[in-house]
Amino acid sequence: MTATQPEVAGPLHARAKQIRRKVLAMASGRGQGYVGQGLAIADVLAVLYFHEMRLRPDDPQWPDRDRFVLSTGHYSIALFAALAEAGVIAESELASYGDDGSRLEMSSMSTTPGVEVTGGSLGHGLGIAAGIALGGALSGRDYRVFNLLSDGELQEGSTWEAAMFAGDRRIARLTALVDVNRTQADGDLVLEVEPVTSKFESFGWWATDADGNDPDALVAALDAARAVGDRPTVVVCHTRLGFGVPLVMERERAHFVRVADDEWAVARRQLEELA
Ligand SMILES: Cc1ncc(C[n+]2csc(CCOP(=O)(O)OP(=O)(O)O)c2C)c(N)n1
Ligand SMILES: [Mg+2]
Repeated sequence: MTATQPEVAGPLHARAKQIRRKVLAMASGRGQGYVGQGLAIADVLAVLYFHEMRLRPDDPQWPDRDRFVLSTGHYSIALFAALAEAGVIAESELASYGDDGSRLEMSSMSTTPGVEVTGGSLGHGLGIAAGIALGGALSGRDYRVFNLLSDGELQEGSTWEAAMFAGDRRIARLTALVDVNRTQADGDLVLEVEPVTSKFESFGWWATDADGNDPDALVAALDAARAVGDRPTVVVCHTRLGFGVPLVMERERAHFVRVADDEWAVARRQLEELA
């Protein structure tokens, strides 16, 4: 924890639950959304925003802030929830998620405070993040760059071009978090991606696996990554779509979830029962 992090920081499990509450509230307002991803990635975002990254919530463009690059634009529901939880955007704005003219589009835009890149076209985030990290090093700034990408994006050639580049240039300020949920749109992975860690290691990265729905495991993994110092690092986060809400977890097709009006109350109750 550094002085520049939000004073409101508290136990990470509680932060993750708050992010999940916001995700359900945002999606229930529309009746649908990327609820499964939002619930699944809440622990990763809680650990990033309330343990790992240096931020000034009241100054989102602070030049020395750590950068969070969201490759998977469709996960932006969770990013907005985390930004509201961190105090970067107002909680009241969350209700506009997905509306015409809203700053909170279903796929995030870099014009929104706290959002570094425009997402949606998969496979670009790692390359952009590597460039931002190299740029920081060349300009003498000491910020770090965190890129969240998906197992679907591991099937894009551009991801591996970026991995090769970052490994070759030993871009130590870059940390990737790969969400391996073993889902790719409405089905299983088309191509097997494992073993992910040894693939990155062969490109010159430090790599580890972690339970992406266990904040303590994620803290341990990111603490270890921070100590590496001489090459890019990757934490392979194994998550479950809809984590915390069985009604969503049990859906056979949970990539884009439509929930009936009367089911939202069930979802909210199930989340409150989560330890
Ligand atoms: C370049 C590109 N191709 C296709 C799509 C359409 N698309 C949106 S989400 C998605 C699924 C990709 O898998 P993953 O990122 O693992 O998402 P998950 O199903 O786990 O949420 C696809 C193919 C896209 N957004 N960008
Ligand atoms: Mg996936």
